[in-house]
Amino acid sequence: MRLTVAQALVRFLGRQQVERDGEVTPLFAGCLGIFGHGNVAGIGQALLQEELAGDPALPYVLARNEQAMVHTAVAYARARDRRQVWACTASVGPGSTNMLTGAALATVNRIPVLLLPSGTFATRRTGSVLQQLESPVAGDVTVNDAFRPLSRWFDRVSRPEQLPDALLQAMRVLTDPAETGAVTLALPQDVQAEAHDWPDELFDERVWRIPRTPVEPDLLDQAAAEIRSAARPLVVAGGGVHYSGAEEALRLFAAETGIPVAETQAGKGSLLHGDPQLVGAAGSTGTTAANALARDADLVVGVGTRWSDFTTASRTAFQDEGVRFVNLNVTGFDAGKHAGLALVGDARDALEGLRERLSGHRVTTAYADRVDRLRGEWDAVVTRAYAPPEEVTDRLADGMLTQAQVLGAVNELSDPRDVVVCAAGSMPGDLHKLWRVRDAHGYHVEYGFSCMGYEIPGGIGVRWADPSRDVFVLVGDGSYLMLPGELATAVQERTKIVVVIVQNHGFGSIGSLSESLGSQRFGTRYRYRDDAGRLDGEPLPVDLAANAESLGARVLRVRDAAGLADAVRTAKAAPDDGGPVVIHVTTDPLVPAPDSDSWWDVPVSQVSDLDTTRAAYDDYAAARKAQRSLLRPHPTPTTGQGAD
Ligand SMILES: Cc1ncc(C[n+]2csc(CCOP(=O)(O)OP(=O)(O)O)c2C)c(N)n1
Ligand SMILES: [Mg+2]
Repeated sequence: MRLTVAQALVRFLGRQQVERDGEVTPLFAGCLGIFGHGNVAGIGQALLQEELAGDPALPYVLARNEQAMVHTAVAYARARDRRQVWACTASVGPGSTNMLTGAALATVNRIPVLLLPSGTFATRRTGSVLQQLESPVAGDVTVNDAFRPLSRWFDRVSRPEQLPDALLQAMRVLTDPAETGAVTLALPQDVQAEAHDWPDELFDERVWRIPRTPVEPDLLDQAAAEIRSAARPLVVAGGGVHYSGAEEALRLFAAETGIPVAETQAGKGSLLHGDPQLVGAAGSTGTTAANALARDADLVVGVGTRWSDFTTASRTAFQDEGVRFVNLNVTGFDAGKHAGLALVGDARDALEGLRERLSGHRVTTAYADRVDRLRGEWDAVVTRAYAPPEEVTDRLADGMLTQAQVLGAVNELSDPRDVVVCAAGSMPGDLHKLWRVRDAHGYHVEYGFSCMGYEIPGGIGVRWADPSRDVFVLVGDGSYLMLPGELATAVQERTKIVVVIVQNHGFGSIGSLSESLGSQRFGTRYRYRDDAGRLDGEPLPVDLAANAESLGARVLRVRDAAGLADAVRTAKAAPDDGGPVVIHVTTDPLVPAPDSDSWWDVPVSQVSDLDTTRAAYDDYAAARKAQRSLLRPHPTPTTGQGAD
């Protein structure tokens, strides 16, 4: 079959299917893109041809910014539990480098996305092309080489003959839970348009199976034995619980054994609010309940977590001298962390295997009572934060709310199946602590890369993944200013997302971090430069509500708590195909969410001219003393040890 490389690529992608648990669905949802001279006549022509033929297998969506379109793709894939992905096409040079941040975000979060950066001529027949990077020391370097360290599979198709192998490898990585992340096929502009005679079978339908790799039975025996002999066990649930569909298996495991479950950002929603075993967020943005149990735990069972510093409170969360880790994970890389007993395999099946082996086992009544009490205490804290007493609200400037009030109103007035989306700033931490999740897919906070600007494009992807849910995007003013442009994409596609812009005139998060580290909120406020030459003047006359309105969004301006409730109700009632609704609310950055006495390692200058920094350094040095190495090995298993 004679087709260009781009036509062959588009045809191939449209024929890939994925299978999980017997269900077969298309692997690709579509192709997001922005055209330039690198792709307009290559991939662009191939997509046009498909669209004109009717019912394209790879529908095309025009985005506004290449970084943003990768966020949309990643959010979609995550919301679909990594079972369906997007391709993203960009032009040469800046179009492609704009996707780098999206590539890193995908790989860090272990979410599949197919990136198709365009490259300058493989033949080099024109000499240096517009937007080409020229290296004085290497003839074959292009900006696309920057994708290599960010991709789980990278290839450059410099000859048509290379395409089939590159495609098979790309599909393998996209559908492998242990390997997945950004997959990059760099496509030089001339090669995209070049015709070639392809073998017909390249375009046969292919079904890629997402495996459920079994954990070795002996290792499950050993893990069960360690859990039985633990006095104070704790489960930490990560994103892998969702990707494996292990929520029900985890719920039963925890209910039967009485073991409490704490959650990472990606793992939040593994158990639902009200579950008697759920003790909430783990780590630096954790609950008092989860952190108290972590401090004393003698055995920590990590399920689908990669143990980031936020989860371990920079290795201060676990203080028991003898604490050991059992890590259930699809990747050996994560399973081996903290010298854990590495259970490499699928979370759902392994949890069921552990449950069987632990039949009849329960934590002590004293431990169960402690879990129950701690859980209740934190729940009361959340209730108070959602509805702050007058002594707090009276202190706020006119028209301002506390951030926790905003989260509370959205939580209580949204439907249980609606999804909250967030990524950077002070809200992810507050959401982690305070958001009451009522549906396993109801919480979508990107905190692997915590990338400002993910929120709006991410919200669009979440909505497309399941249009039966309303999507509430919570975005700070700083993050909003990074990538507001996809609101126009949402208008174009009539995508209903509800964007709550939380205006606090700068970086509330980094501002308070700065203050706590002795750096006096330096450079974190959006202010005029004052007479002393510092950014401490009056707030800027920036009107983000008007900005959103100018992009075509419907905007609701909130002035008080009652107005916020009205706005959320109005947004809920807005038509499903009416495009984005923006709620603009002003909050006081100086009212923090309730504390849980946890810590995060951010190094403070060891020497300084500033009293504030010297004082912060003393605190820092003292806090570091709580860091633990978490290297304790496991006893060597004896074979045939059995469940006891
Ligand atoms: C792309 C990117 N740049 C920088 C940062 C570091 N950073 C984390 S939070 C933050 C400020 C966010 O401001 P805003 O969205 O207004 O939220 P707030 O802190 O006020 O809640 C910054 C600069 C980041 N996470 N992502
Ligand atoms: Mg802000």
